Amino acid sequence: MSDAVKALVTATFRGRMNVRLADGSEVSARVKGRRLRPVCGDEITVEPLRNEREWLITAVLPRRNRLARPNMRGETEILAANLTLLIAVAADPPRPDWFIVDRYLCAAEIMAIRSAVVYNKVDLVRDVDALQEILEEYRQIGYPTIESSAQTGTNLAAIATLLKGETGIFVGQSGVGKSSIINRLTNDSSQRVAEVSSASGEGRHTTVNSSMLSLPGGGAVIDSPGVRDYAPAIDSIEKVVTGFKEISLVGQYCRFANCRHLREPHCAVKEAVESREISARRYESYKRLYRLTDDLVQTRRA
Ligand SMILES: Nc1nc2c(ncn2[C@@H]2O[C@H](COP(=O)(O)OP(=O)(O)O)[C@@H](O)[C@H]2O)c(=O)[nH]1
Ligand SMILES: [Mg+2]
Ligand SMILES: [Zn+2]
Repeated sequence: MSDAVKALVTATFRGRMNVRLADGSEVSARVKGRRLRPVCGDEITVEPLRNEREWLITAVLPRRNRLARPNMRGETEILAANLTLLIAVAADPPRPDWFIVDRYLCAAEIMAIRSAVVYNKVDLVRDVDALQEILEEYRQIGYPTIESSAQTGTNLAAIATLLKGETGIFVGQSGVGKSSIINRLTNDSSQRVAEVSSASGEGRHTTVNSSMLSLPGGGAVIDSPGVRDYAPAIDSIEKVVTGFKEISLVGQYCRFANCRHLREPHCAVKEAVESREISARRYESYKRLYRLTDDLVQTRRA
């Protein structure tokens, strides 16, 4: 007979996890065997271990979705599972890389979850017009955009409203202020990070792959630390086409049903780019991601 109960993974470390039990308490757990690879946001079953403070993770329940990206060794690494909202964060500094934002938004479309763009460090903006032009492109497509400052507190309440009732993840280049925003949204986060470290018996500088924090106003948010600027892995070119919302919408009117919107004649997408109905910058992101994904697929086949 088993004492297994359901729980939620709230933080992952090397070989260890923090999991939240049904009563809301958080405990430290380790994985049974090598095949199980739970990630933040996973629903799992755990069993208490006799004479130990740790629990044992015995199964990962089926995932509704997962966000994956390549890691430093080029392997696909799942960042988090069972998300309902993705927030792509950009700022200056670091020099904004909107292609990374577009790749994450594409991944969110493929996962069929909502997404939004947060432009942080708005307190440092010099060229307001150039920024508005880019944000307007995202608004036109239908993405909510928020200009925030973790420093001054500008529009942090709007971010909290967006996250209400959701399981959200913050993604984007390192240094844009993801952790700073989350710290301000969850007033007690520094305490929680300390607790996590002592419960796992490891030092303060333990690398946390990702961690989920509950928000005072409801909802939860996952921070995704990383030293390098990873972008999500997309495994088929068909997915790239559907991942750019405005492109797949207009693409219905192309002459060829399987139009890739690259060099085909009578391509409604290219026409829409020429008439500026579709942003040339987004179209460049689309083509770049298409080529990248195509290369990836070819390499895998070889
Ligand atoms: N001026 C300004 N600095 C910020 C803001 N948000 C974060 N920072 C700073 O940007 C740096 C990187 O922030 P961090 O939260 O670690 O970024 P992350 O890598 O995305 O988690 C830190 O030095 C923060 O103090 C902001 O809104 N305005
Ligand atoms: Mg961070
Ligand atoms: Zn086309």
